[in-house]
Amino acid sequence: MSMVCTGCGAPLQMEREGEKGYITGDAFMREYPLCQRCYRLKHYGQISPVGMSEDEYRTAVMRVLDKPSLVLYAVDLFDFNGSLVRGLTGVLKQHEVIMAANKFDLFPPGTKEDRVRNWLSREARRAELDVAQTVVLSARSGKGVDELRSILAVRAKGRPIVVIGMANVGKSSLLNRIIEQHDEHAGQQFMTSHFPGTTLGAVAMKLAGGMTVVDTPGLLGVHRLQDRVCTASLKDIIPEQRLRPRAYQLRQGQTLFLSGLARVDFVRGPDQPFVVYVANQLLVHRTKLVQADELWLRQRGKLLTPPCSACDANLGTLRAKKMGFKKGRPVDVVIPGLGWVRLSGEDVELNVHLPERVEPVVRPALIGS
Ligand SMILES: Nc1nc2c(ncn2[C@@H]2O[C@H](COP(=O)(O)OP(=O)(O)OP(=O)(O)O)[C@@H](O)[C@H]2O)c(=O)[nH]1
Ligand SMILES: [Mg+2]
Ligand SMILES: [Zn+2]
Ligand SMILES: [Zn+2]
Repeated sequence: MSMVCTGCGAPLQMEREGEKGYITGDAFMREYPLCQRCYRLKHYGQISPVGMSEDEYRTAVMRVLDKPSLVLYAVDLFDFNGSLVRGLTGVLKQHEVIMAANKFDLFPPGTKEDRVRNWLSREARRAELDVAQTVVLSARSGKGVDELRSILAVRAKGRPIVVIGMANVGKSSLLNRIIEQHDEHAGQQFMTSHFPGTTLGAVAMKLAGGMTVVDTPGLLGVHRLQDRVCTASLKDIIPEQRLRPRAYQLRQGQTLFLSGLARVDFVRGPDQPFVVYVANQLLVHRTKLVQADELWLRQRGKLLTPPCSACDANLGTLRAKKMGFKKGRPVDVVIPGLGWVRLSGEDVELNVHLPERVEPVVRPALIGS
């Protein structure tokens, strides 16, 4: 057998149940064969985690990108910094790249799209990505998808359209949106789920009119919090609804716990608002700095869950990082995979506690005047 699962791209096999690509004879005979894992995911929402090493990832993507392609580089707007695939910059120079900035539906109404687009262009340049065009969109709401379709129609010029990106940014969801107008594929869908690592290999689909779209697996990272918590805790940190900004008027000597995953100490500065943008379901707790250590020790994994005991092995200990800002423009302190805290532009000195290898990133405030 050399066929791949039409949902996740894993090579199909009938020998090893429970492993990647396992399929029964009956299922194999279907028009669009689905492996057992995809079948379960589709019908019961269950998933058996399957790891993919960075090497396997690169091999899979390089094989697809061995001919000139129109690359759709998908990024998650909620976690742009966590969305950059390290080490692909060189390969991408041989292709035309369009950036698909997904999950815009999570941003509060009134978010200035121009500002988002400018920030994306700056970040792309900084990452040495040569991006021909950027589209701000949402695979969930459909916003921007028509615009993307027209861009692809004009730019593809017979080349395959290959979507790449980190795990969970919404690559497969986006392709499903793009192809949904093509009736002939009503029976085939790229498999999606809220678990990172859903797509396991390249899946190509030829559309009427000659266009070919290719889904690829996503890379799992260690620098995003979403790749470090367990699958149960993932539900607590991934935003499902539009972000509801939570504003705290703080004075020095206070601290904010972002559940038990991060802590932002306000060490010094005039009273000022801190606006937290994290998943609405995530607990944000304000307390006095003098009580913070004790509360942290006592309540982490209890009141402050996530993390749960299953996450701990991957999180390691928290590290404190000093950050200071002089009076000026408002900034966001971004915690990859968890969200960000908007500072109002006052003088401020912080201690930001994060799990090892999760590095805070600073950018001009994306939302708000
Ligand atoms: N809020 C929001 N969620 C989205 C959007 N697009 C996809 N998602 C969600 O993001 C999660 C991942 O979607 P997938 O399409 O499976 O992502 P992927 O990039 O293909 O993931 P891998 O195959 O694991 O690399 C799912 O829970 C989707 O419902 C979007 O536009 N907005
Ligand atoms: Mg996928
Ligand atoms: Zn499958
Ligand atoms: Zn957990």
